[in-house]
Amino acid sequence: MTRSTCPYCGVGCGVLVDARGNVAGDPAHPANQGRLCSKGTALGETLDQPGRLLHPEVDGKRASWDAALDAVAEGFRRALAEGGPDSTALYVSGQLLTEDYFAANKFAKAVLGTANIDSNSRLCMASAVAGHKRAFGEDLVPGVYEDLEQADLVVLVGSNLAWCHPVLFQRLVAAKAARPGMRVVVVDPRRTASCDAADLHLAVAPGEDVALFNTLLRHLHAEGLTQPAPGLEAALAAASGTPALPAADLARFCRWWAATPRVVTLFSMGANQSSAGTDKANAIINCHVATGRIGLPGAGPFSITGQPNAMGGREVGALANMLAGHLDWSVPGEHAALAEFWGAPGLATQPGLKAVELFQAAGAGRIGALWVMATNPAVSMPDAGAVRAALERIPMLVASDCTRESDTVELARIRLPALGWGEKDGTVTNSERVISRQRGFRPWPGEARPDWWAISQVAQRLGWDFGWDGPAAIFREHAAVTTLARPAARVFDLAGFTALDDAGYAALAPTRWPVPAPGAQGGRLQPTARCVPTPPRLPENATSAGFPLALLTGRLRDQWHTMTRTGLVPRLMAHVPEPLLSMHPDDAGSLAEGALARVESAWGSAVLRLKLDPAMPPGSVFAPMHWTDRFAPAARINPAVNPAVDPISGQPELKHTPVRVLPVPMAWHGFVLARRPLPTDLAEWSARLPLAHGVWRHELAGQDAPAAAFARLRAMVAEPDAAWVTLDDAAAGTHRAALLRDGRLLAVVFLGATPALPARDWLAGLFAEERIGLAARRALLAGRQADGAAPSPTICVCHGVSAGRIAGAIAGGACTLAQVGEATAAGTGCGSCRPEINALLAAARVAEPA
Ligand SMILES: Nc1nc2c(c(=O)[nH]1)N[C@H]1C(S)=C(S)[C@@H](COP(=O)(O)OP(=O)(O)OC[C@H]3O[C@@H](n4cnc5c(=O)[nH]c(N)nc54)[C@H](O)[C@@H]3O)O[C@H]1N2
Ligand SMILES: Nc1nc2c(c(=O)[nH]1)N[C@H]1C(S)=C(S)[C@@H](COP(=O)(O)OP(=O)(O)OC[C@H]3O[C@@H](n4cnc5c(=O)[nH]c(N)nc54)[C@H](O)[C@@H]3O)O[C@H]1N2
Ligand code: SF4
Ligand SMILES: [Mo]
Repeated sequence: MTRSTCPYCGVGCGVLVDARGNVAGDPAHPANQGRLCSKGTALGETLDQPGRLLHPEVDGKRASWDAALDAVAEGFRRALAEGGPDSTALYVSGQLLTEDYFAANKFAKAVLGTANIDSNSRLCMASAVAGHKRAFGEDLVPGVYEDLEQADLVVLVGSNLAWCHPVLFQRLVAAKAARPGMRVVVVDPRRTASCDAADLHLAVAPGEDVALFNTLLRHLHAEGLTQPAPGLEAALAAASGTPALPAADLARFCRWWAATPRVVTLFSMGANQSSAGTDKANAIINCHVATGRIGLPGAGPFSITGQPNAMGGREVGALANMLAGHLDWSVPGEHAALAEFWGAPGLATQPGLKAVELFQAAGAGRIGALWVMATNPAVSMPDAGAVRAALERIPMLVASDCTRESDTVELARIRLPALGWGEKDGTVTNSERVISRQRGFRPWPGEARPDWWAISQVAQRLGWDFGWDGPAAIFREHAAVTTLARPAARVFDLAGFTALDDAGYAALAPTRWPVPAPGAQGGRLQPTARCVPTPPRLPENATSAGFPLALLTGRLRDQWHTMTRTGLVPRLMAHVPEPLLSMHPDDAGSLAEGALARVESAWGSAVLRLKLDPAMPPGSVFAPMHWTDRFAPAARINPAVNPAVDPISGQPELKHTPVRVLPVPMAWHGFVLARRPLPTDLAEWSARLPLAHGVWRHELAGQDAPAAAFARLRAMVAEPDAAWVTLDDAAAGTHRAALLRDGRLLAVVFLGATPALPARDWLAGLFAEERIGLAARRALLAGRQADGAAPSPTICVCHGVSAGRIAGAIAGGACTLAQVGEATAAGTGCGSCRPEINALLAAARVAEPA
């Protein structure tokens, strides 16, 4: 049994893994105490995935590690010679381990001599970091997870905790069930699954958060609840603006907050990913600082991190505006102390390019060499069309990744195979500052190697010997950096780890920093804090002629980012099988549910299937960030997303782009089920997903003649000795075919004039059978399920229970979550689906005649 840490979100759950790769929650880990969410539960299914990058490649050809590392070193050498240090760059990720992250930062700043190392954390945590620095002088999260359980009021700002930090959400829900007096407020333009726990939902318009917390600050002051704090007067003077919310809701929010000393305000991407992201963070923190509700049990502002090691990246300083170990250029003496410690006279002397600037510089031809590690910017950056063009322009693009099949890896000149979860060894730090070990429990596949090793090998070729024999040595060096002379006092302190030996590192138990001495455990922090003026501003490009809607983007419960891992797990694809654009019915006009719709902005466009959703605020549409070239090329949303950034943090406005939505007329809609994945350019629009039994589903739509498309698709899946059964009625617009060999189903091709096509689930189930029976064969092309049940999405992935079955149980008398669980098993596994079951129960209650 190996103890490790989940590689997905910033909750940082501990896991226990056995030799066969079975994963369970670690009861001894402070973050989850044994719980796991749907993604954590399915971790075992992400091992042994196809498409791994297993050996280095140079210019599309397999190469030895030596040759590839030589080529990387040579690429950097050339860029340094031709354009100087600032024509070189690294773009890294909160999914690196702390040790890999430390190595990357040292390589950029000490070896290359540039601070052009930025991270996908720029898209994620940069505004929170900047907010913390303005308020606390240092990037500190004062609270701990228990505060969410001990609070009497928890406010979730721009956080869909139920889907994005599900285990923390479950802890919150359990605390609320135990103490019903506790209240939860959700501040989000959308009514999300997290609203299941909410006593109040404030559907702010996108970008109104500063006005909301300014209103709260004024209220707290008027009620005499503020106490003297540095900057308070200036913050009050600037605290203007009122959000356009129902007056009673706004008043209730202010009243609750004012009356509740134990209050946690947790904020996430709805706050950070904004051109006013830093101000949003400070507007929130101001209210806590002004009332002294910070660093106390159940009280404080709480920035939740996204990625498993977003916090670790900040600790090692792998962002363009930071040095290592919370050291800073702006404090005299700190740069010199680090330069001396590393023996790096050429240590970068000033901040470098932040992510959006970096790719703009690359697009302008100013970057000669870029090393991308553990991130997929071709998909995840805003204005992704321009980013893709920039990546193509870089003379030496290196990508280190576990998969061969990411959109960015595809573009790279040099590809380096990295170890993934279960193979790599090191540490991560979660949202509450707890450092945990990720431990390898599987052999290294192919020629994959740790990222730190590849970095130190290239450094060696550039004349640097990092002298590390493993991650423990790097961790000690990282700890030592936190003990350097720091003229400005810092809380971040790992002195207690500087002498940790290899055995101690191997056995390291979850430890919260600061760790000033061996064995120490950090707790809540009460930083010296100040208030910061936050005058409200509208989102950048808030209004734009011809683009009347606001595009919000974000995450789905069972997908992780660019789907390189979760997109290959059938049961994680079952929840939302296709890329959907959610829109309030009032905005739909002539657009129909299920039709394809083009989201168009000043930067680019994407085509998704339309879902009319009353939980959306009128005037906004929502698209998931997940789909890529590999899964649904036309549905990549980020080419349409605007690259405006927060002026302080440089974090892009990923949550607000002015758009219009137009119908996309198609001559036909259809789907293909086959026993292998087919290319994604099968039709003008396609989205593919894996199903059980090795079957792939391809949702398609095209503008060519249906009969021609039908013939073309059948030819693509045809096999020798197999026979087609077809139902081809051009007049009725019905084109259906099934390919069988000896009664075994090989492929199904269905085309029609509209998106309303027969259910796929039942057809897909027939692929499991060795010989399909006569009744099923008759039903096959009729496209009717044998039992006539309607298709519906899978809500509970642990037990494969669809919305339809849950609705059936409710209709049959189940009135509570527990009763639905008894009837169907839904919700009795990891629990991630409970908010959605509750929503179905609530909808049924509303629908009941009075
Ligand atoms: N399932 C899943 N979980 C994940 C991830 C994943 O990919 N999948 N990724 C992880 C990572 S890296 C991150 S950063 C976190 C993100 O976690 P979250 O921040 O919780 O997730 P998002 O869906 O990006 O955005 C949160 C909410 O912000 C709302 N929002 C948009 N604009 C505004 C606004 O102006 N004000 C307010 N108040 N709200 C607004 C959106 O409607 C959305 O519901 O999730 C982590 N966990
Ligand atoms: N529109 C829109 N865009 C967004 C967001 C949004 O809300 N809306 N959110 C933004 C946010 S918060 C984030 S965090 C980003 C995430 O976006 P990305 O970082 O681009 O997304 P991932 O798909 O997680 O890419 C991680 C890659 O790292 C690889 N990998 C995993 N572990 C390792 C390792 O140890 N070493 C190496 N070398 N490779 C590894 C994986 O195989 C995968 O290909 O997206 C951002 N983009
Ligand atoms: S909440 Fe889920 S995704 Fe996040 S760390 Fe825990 S198990 Fe992993
Ligand atoms: Mo993130």
